[in-house]
Amino acid sequence: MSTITRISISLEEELLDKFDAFSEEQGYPTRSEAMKTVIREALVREEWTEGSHVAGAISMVYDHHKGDVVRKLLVAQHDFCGEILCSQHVHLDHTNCMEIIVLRGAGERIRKLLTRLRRIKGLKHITLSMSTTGEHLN
Ligand code: NI
Repeated sequence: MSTITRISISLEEELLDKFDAFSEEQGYPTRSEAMKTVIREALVREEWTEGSHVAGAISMVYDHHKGDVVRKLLVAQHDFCGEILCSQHVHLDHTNCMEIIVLRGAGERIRKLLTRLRRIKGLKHITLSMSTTGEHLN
C-alpha cells in the first residue's frame, strides 16, 4: 500500500471551474480521483512514447465478404503472435464482424501491427486503445 501525500496546486479559477465541471460530468466522486485519472493518463501516454513495455487492444469492424480481408487479417496477426495475447471475433450481423485483439509488448511493435492492419482493404473501422501493463502505476 502506497502512502498518500496531500498536495496543493495553484490554478487559474477558470481552469479549475472547467476541471470541476469535467470531473462532475465524467462521474468522479472527488476532485482527487479525477486528478489521479488525468495523471495516470499522462503517464500511460508517456509509456507509449518512450517505447517501454505496454498493453493495449486493437478493435476492428469489417465486412467478411470483402476480398480476402479475413485471410490478410489472419496472416498479419500470425506475424505478431509474440505480442498478441488473445483475440475475440464477434459476428455482428450477416455481413459485419468485430474483432478485438489484446496485446502486450513493445509500443513500436504494436504500432507496427496497427499500421499493417490499417493497410488491409475492407476494414470499416480500426482503433487502438493504448493502455498499460500496470507495472509502473499504482
Ligand atoms: Ni464474423
